[in-house]
Amino acid sequence: MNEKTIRSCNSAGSISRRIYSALMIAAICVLLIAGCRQEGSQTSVLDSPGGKNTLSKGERMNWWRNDRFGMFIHWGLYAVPAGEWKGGKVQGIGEWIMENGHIPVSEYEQLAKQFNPVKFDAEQWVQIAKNAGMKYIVITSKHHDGFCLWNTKYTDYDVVDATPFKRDILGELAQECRKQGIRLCFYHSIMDWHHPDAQAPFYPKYNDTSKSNPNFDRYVEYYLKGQLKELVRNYGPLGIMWFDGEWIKDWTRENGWDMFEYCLSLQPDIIVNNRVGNGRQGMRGLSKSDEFAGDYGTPEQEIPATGLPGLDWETCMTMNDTWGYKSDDNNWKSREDLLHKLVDIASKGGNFLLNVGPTAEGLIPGPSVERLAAIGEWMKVNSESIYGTTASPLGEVPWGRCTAKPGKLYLHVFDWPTNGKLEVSGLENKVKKAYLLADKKRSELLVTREGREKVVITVPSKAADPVNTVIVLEIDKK
Ligand code: H79
Repeated sequence: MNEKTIRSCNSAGSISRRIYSALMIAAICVLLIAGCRQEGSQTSVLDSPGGKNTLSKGERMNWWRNDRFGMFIHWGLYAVPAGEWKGGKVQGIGEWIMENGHIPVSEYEQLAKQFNPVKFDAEQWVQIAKNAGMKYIVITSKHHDGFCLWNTKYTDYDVVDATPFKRDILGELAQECRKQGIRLCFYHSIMDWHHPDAQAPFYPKYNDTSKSNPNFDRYVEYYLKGQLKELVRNYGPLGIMWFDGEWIKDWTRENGWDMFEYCLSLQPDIIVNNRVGNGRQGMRGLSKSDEFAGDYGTPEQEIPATGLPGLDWETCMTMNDTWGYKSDDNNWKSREDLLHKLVDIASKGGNFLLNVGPTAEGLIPGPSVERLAAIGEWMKVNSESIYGTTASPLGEVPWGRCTAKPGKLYLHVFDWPTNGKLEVSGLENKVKKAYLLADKKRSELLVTREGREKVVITVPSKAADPVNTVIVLEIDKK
């Protein structure tokens, strides 16, 4: 590991950090005066333990609960082999090729010399996310393979020191995210197959969960924490610190709490996912109890069957079957399916973190771009029915999904009625007005009540959008 001098921060970064600090102080003062009662808040400025955390959970989670839709980016050296090693296909997800192909560290490292993504364009990537209606980006600062996408001083195994590309990928993205108003977040793997104090010595099974590294504490205290500090200081303020790879034997519940608090000490309003703790229940993603650290649950490749009242969660999902780019994975979910998933998740009160796996050239694959553009077309008309909404109060509806805001229901009609009548059951509230969200004139639709709990809406014979037409109901509180 070669030591390097710490990069000096660019002035734009320092200015924005100064403005940020000033805003934080102002916010804290306002909260002190207001007595700071917030949704879901257990602690506040006034009663935070030891005065360490200056913000309540509700305050930290506010933007996240509102924004609903983010882009996951898995990018690293694994994009170079793209699922193939020495002429053969390696089974499994692309970013796991080092483990699944049993590749020694010394061989895998050589990929860095081939990592030269000359077509990488941060502006374009952020634009693609933004046009899809995504509000935040979570990119792999470091995945399990240990390769770093910024100029970290803690190793030379990074894009600036080890590749011909030499550009600070995270820096370029941070700048573009700031410019385009997208929140930048980092996925940072706890597991590290490259680091000698972590899982590198476990070769040929880096992911062997029965093994322990006697130097693991040194890796956590010096390397991991040092890197996280760099990430927050150089590219912050960040939205989320998204941990993963927490299932290794050496990672304890205490490590989780310590790391959670460390992240908040670096940035008081940062959000930390529940993989910082080791209480995750498999791919279902929820923590076993609140004895484990973390702000929200992380279902992976699945959507909970129902809403989870009182819990924050975010489903992360791929558009095909891999996170990191694999050249032969063409098992793409349809654009309709992906849009329905976004709406399904919102109707259950969750967030959707949808993945792209850029190529070794630096391009987001065409099929991903096309799907995101299609979702974006729908969002341009209908995003009001996603952002800032809460779970459906109606339970299951046979024709689609429902999202809610105070005084409003958004009926997402996937199956448009052929008889021109949309039945809404389980609704006792008085309906003041109904209209198509796509209708700028908001022409009123006829609503008739049939019994205490059912209304029937007379709708046009053809759906405005065959995939999902949204009807807005303005309702009275009961
Ligand atoms: O970064 C992507 C993947 O590389 C990583 N998470 C996403 C976001 C990942 N996906 N799947 N896996 C890692 C495979 C890990 C599976 C297991 Fe386990 C680890 C099986 C047993 C230990 C997870 C934790 C499921 C049960 C416990």
